[in-house]
Amino acid sequence: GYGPAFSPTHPLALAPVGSPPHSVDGFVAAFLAELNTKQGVALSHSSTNAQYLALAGTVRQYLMARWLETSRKTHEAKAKTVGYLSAEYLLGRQLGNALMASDLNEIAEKGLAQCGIDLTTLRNQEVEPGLGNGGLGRLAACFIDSLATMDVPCIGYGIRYEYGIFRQTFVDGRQVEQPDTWLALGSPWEFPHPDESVQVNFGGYTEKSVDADGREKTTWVPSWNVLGVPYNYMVPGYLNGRVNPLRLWSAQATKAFDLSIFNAGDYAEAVRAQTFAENISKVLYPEDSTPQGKELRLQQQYFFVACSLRDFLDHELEEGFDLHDLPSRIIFQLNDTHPVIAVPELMRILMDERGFDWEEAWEVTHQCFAYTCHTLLPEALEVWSTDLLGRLLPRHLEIIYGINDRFLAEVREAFPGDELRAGRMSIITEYPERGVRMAYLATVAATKVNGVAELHSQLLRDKVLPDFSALWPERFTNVTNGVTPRRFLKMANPKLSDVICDAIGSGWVTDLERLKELETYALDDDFLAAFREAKDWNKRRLTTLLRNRDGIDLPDGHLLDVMVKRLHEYKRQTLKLLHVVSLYEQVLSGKLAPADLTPRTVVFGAKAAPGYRMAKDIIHLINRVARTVNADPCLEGRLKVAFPANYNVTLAEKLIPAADLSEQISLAGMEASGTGNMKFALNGALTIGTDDGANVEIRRLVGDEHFFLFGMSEPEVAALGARGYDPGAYYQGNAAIRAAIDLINSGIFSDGDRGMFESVTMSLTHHDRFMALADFESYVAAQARVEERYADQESWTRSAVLNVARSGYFSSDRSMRDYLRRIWHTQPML
Ligand code: CRA
Repeated sequence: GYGPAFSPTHPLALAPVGSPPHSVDGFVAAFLAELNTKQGVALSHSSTNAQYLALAGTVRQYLMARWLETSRKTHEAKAKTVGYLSAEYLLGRQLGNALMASDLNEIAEKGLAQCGIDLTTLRNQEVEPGLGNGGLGRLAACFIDSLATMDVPCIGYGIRYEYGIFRQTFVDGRQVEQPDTWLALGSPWEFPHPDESVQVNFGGYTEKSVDADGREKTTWVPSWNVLGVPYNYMVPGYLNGRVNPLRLWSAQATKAFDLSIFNAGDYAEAVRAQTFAENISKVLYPEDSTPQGKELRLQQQYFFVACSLRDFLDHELEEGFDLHDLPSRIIFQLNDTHPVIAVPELMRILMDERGFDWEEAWEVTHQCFAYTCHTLLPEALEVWSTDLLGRLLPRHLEIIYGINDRFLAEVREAFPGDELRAGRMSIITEYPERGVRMAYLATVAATKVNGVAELHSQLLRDKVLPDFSALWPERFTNVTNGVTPRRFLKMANPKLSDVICDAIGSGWVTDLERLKELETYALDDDFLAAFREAKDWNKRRLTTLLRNRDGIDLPDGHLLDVMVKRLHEYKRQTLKLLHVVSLYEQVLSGKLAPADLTPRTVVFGAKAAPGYRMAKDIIHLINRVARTVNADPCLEGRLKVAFPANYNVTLAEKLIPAADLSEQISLAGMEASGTGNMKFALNGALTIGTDDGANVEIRRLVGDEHFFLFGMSEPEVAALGARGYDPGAYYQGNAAIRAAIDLINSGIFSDGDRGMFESVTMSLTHHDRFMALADFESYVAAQARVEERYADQESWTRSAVLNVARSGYFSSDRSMRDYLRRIWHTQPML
């Protein structure tokens, strides 16, 4: 059919919706046209990359009409939009998702086969856009997928990093970072719009003046600027015709020097800054939940939110729109504190550019923002020195002081005479230097503040922001994270998806709670066999991949025990490693017969922040343990360690469906939520985990018998910390711990070099900030229960099925429904 606005003379003239036709012949014609006219090659002479680009272009054509129609519909309805502000989007490959969302998989496969091309080969040609570090960035990608699928108007705003998360390689077992040149072979999914570029100012000073009506007015006189060029990406809903935009900003130096700006400040400094302006979007900072207070990072943060606010106000609203009504049209969700500088930016625009007085501006600003906190680690809470902030954004610092003054007046009114409290709550801290606590600024500004799992939200209220939750209890809420079932079940696990569809139909893809209907199948032998067959197929697929990708051999018939996530001490990869070393030591010392080992392959995948020494040492140790263990015939091949380099979304999509056991073993109270944990359960792995983050909710839903719980609870951790934790006592008192650590120190993994891993072992025995030794015994006991259960394949598979059946709650569609209801107060357009 034709879109309602189709008429060449209509101001929003659109091509016919649904064209080109969904037929193999139509597809082939479109594909060849792309190949010939866009790539400039004949099929007979085309490279895989040219074919990939042409295929992407073809799929894009199918989504294009939908995209324009979505935009028209949304503007016409003047619908309230979610502005998701996130410094990271860990998107994963686009092709498979676009094919799935537009129902083109089969057509493309057949059409390409007619051209003698294998679709899988083209899929593997894509370099994933790795514009995020880990969970936070992947969460953003899941959320925008769900919003599009639920027909909710959303614009994702972020940064188009030229280099995303580094590519990890191992040299002699040590991590070596390579630049991620994801744009090098072309980027067929983006639409640059230089015509909609936005100027962003930095530096300089402010001037006070009095306008004609006698009102004080502030003017920011910046000293340098940069152009933000938007690149639009399509975020297609699943089979629903909606395509939302993801708008990523790229920094470009302004070529024409504006003399008034340059004369205002320090000329030499201005020219230098101007020259370096393009650096702003060069590279993603590779720190995961530990921000480094680097000036360039603050520039990135202001750059993308300034572009985004300007874009929304100038391009998404009708001309003459009364900004007093802004909250009826937008809610900006702050994905952690990275975009919080948007708060003073909106205040500045409303006051300095649109003539609002403070109270009017604050009322609007407050309604337009909500804040999600993703961490509890104190070192992860961003604080910007006022020195730096004042130099880079002098007007914004003034506004932050203004917000703080009025806020503290409110605190003093609510708690008269309680100066200690006012001091504690100040947005401005004085130690170790004067700085702005961005989480406090976000909390003061936002209509709602949420944590990312029940336990985390509770700890956020009770431990991180207790004074704020006392002042504004109704402001705090929880939304437990979720993952998109499209990418992480339907696309990543086609075999299991088929098994599920054969049993209960395909409604679960957009209504994941329907997986509940699988519960009855947990007792059906045919279903269990099919389920196990899918798992085996996934293991074979992984085996082939790792052989080709890494030269790693996965043995048949092993329990596949997987720990994949960023390398961080609080996540405790060392606890998993100590378990491996301990098993090895017991065999070496004759305490354990190799025949009594459950055949097991332990898979690690983890990147360390390049500046995080301990994390890199742990990676080195894992690789060295793997080398020794894998080569030692005394284990009779019953214990293997695999550590494929460069864990990313693409690898996750192959690893997670193959896993039997999911390792979620952070110290209780440290992992805000986790989302990998959800993906594993949804794909039929059983979890061994602590009572931390969303594990708590996973265990509650799947049931105790189908989850291997171990370790201290959060209150127990707090109590042990308060009593004084002494890891040395565990080393002395537990023979297995001692033997494992001594084995590492013996040099067996390091060609006799006893000092090579001293940093790791000394830290464990003397400091052990995350209490790995305290939880070791309980962990080993839980692993024994794992082995016992695994020996009974039928019982294990039944538990795996129940994990799938009871994981529907962890769909990011549900997360989005919770945000809509509790925070955004917007509705789907359907
Ligand atoms: N590092 C948390 O640590 C959580 C994600 C998404 C994290 C994870 O437990 O699942 O966020 N926190 O909510 C974070 O990035 C800045 O803090 C993460 O990915």
